[in-house]
Amino acid sequence: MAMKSFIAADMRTALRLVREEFGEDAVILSNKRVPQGIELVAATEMPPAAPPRSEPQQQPEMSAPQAESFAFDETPRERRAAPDSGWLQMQQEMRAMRELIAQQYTNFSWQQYRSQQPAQAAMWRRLQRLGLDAAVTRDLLDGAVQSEEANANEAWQGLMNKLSARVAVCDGDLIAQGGTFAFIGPTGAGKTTTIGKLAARYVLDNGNADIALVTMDSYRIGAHEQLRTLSRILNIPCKIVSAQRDLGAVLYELRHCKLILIDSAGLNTKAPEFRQQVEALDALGDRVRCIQVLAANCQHQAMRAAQRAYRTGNLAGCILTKIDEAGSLGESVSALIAGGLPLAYTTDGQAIPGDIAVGNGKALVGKAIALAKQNECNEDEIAQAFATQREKALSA
Ligand SMILES: Nc1nc2c(ncn2[C@@H]2O[C@H](COP(=O)(O)OP(=O)(O)O)[C@@H](O)[C@H]2O)c(=O)[nH]1
Ligand SMILES: [Mg+2]
Repeated sequence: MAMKSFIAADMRTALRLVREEFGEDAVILSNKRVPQGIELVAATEMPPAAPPRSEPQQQPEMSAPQAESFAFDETPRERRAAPDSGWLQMQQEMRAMRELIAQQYTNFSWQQYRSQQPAQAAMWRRLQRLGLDAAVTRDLLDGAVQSEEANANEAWQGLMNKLSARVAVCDGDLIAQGGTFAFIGPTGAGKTTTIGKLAARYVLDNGNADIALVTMDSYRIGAHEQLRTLSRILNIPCKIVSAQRDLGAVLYELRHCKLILIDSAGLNTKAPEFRQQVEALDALGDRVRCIQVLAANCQHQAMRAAQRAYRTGNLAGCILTKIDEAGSLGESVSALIAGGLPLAYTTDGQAIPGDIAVGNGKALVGKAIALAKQNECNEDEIAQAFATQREKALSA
């Protein structure tokens, strides 16, 4: 019999770990709260044979091993299974109970919440339909619906205002005042396209005398072409950072420019080049303000990973791109709130320079609501998110 302890943040995750490693036949021997969450001790395989029963067992004849190994066991089925049947039955019952408890636990806390605080629960459901993560939902609802009789529409409006206010935004049009900005983020997030939109808008408003583009992307063949084409169309300089000419030198050459937009390479975050790029930006300190570019249509976890990976010392804000391609926006809103960087712009299409707007919490939340109307509401998922959040709150 193998025995092992499993530690996870919550009961359901711990049970899943047990099931993944030991399979459905695992038996939970004990559970307790530990600082990291829950510790389950689980065992797998049957324990040593049950103690001999009163009926004497037939011992195989030492003298006839071959006959024994080929012989049919003619013991009646019930008798053959007899030594283990009690244990098997208990194991089955325990498994059924365990599944029941896990399921009940999830449903119970959600059902209890629904029956005790129906107005809050209705709000919880509506917030989840936006795609918001459970932590943001709980945070919004904390102390939100004071009276169960409160007008539901008013309460909803209040929550949406609260949510909009949680999205930090830049003070106006970030690049309009000029400066040197580097755009960082994963490949395909929309860095080059967004630079194109911002540069084209700037040229339309201010002419092309004091704006330049820079690319740090000397890692990929043909990486500069997009930016070069753009600079030709706008008739503005486009400089390339290379081993011979570092970013500091390039910026010095462009010191007459009021606005410099720096494109970077979306590299594998584990590659040494990725570190080098971040270090090159960090080395310039306040001379370069960095902007994270995040795509609203990417997977929730991928966005969080990008937020963590693309961090430089002087981060001025972030841009949420491709909101036109997102099926729901609550995930992005949650990520923006968790990331804490002010939203500089949002983009919603490929058109240059049209599809870009200054970051606005209310507008973004409004879009999230419009998308939520199309989203189905899955009660099981809601119950699960609720239970997980409740557990976290209890163990915090
Ligand atoms: N639908 C949509 N597509 C976008 C948006 N921004 C960029 N794209 C497209 O996404 C792709 C990758 O963009 P690109 O700027 O090359 O990303 P980069 O690798 O970060 O420089 C291109 O096909 C862009 O046209 C947007 O807001 N909406
Ligand atoms: Mg690019």
